[in-house]
Amino acid sequence: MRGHFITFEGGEGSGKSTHAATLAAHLKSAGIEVVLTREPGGSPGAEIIRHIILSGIAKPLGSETEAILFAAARDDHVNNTIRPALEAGKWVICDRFIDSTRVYQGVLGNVDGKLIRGLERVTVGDCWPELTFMLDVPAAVGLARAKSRRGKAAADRFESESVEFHEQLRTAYRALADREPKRIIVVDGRAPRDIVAERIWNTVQMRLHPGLEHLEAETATGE
Ligand code: Z5A
Repeated sequence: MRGHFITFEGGEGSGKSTHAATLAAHLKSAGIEVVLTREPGGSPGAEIIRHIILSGIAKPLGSETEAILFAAARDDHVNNTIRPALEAGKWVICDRFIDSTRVYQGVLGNVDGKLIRGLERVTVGDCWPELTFMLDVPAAVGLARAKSRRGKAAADRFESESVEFHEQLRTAYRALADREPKRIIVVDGRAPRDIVAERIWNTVQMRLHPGLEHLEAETATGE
C-alpha cells in the first residue's frame, strides 16, 4: 500500500509550518500514520545542506548553484525519508518542495527551466505530491510575522531579500497555481488560523478521504 503525499508552499511567514503541523495532528487523530517533514532538510544529509544554504555562504556562487544544492538536499530527503514512508503506507506532509525551487530559483533566480525540470526528474522520481496547499499572504504581512517570530535573531539568506522580491514570489506562486489548479490549492493565509485549518482539512477530506480510507484498510485486514 502507498501512502499520500501533501506539500505546503508559499512565501515567508505565510503559515506553512503552522498548517503542515495542524494537518499532521488532524490526520494522527484520525488514526493515520504521518511523517511531518520539511525542505530544505528532512533527512540528516539534507539538514547539513540546509545549514549551508540558509547561512548565505553559497549565495555568491549564484542561483544555479543554489538550485543544484537544493536538488542535492531533495535527493537525500526523497530517498531517505519520503519514499520509505510512502512505501510503508504513511502519509507525508512536507513544508516546501519542488514548487519552492521552481519559484525561488526558477522564476526569481532566472535558472533555466530545462535545468529545473531535469533536477526534478532525477530527484523526485515517482514521489510527486498529490496535493499542494499554497498559502497566500501579501509579502508585508508574511515578513512582519516572520520578523516578530524571529525576535532579535538575524534574518537568513532569503528573509533578508527585499519586500519587492517577496511580492514577486507571491506573483510567481499564483502563476504556478493557475497552471496546475488540480494539484495546487490556493488558500488565503490572512484568515484566522482555525479558518485556514478548516479549509485545508475539508479539502483533504474531499480529495483524499482520510477517515474512509483508513476504515477500509482496517476492514480489509480484519482489524
Ligand atoms: N527555498 C528555496 O529557495 N528553494 C527550495 O527549493 C526550497 C526552499 C525547498 C527556507 O526557509 C528557505 O529556503 C525559504 C525558501 C528557500 N526562504 N524563504 N523565505 P525556512 O524553512 O527557514 O522558512 P520558510 O519556509 O520561509 O518558513 P517560515 O518563515 O518558517 O514561515 P511559515 O512556515 O510559512 O510560517 P509559520 O512559521 O507557520 O508562521 C509564521 C508566524 O505567523 C508564526 O508566528 C505563526 O504563529 C503566525 N501565523 C501563522 N498563521 C497565522 C494566521 N493565520 N494568522 C496570524 N498569524 C499566523
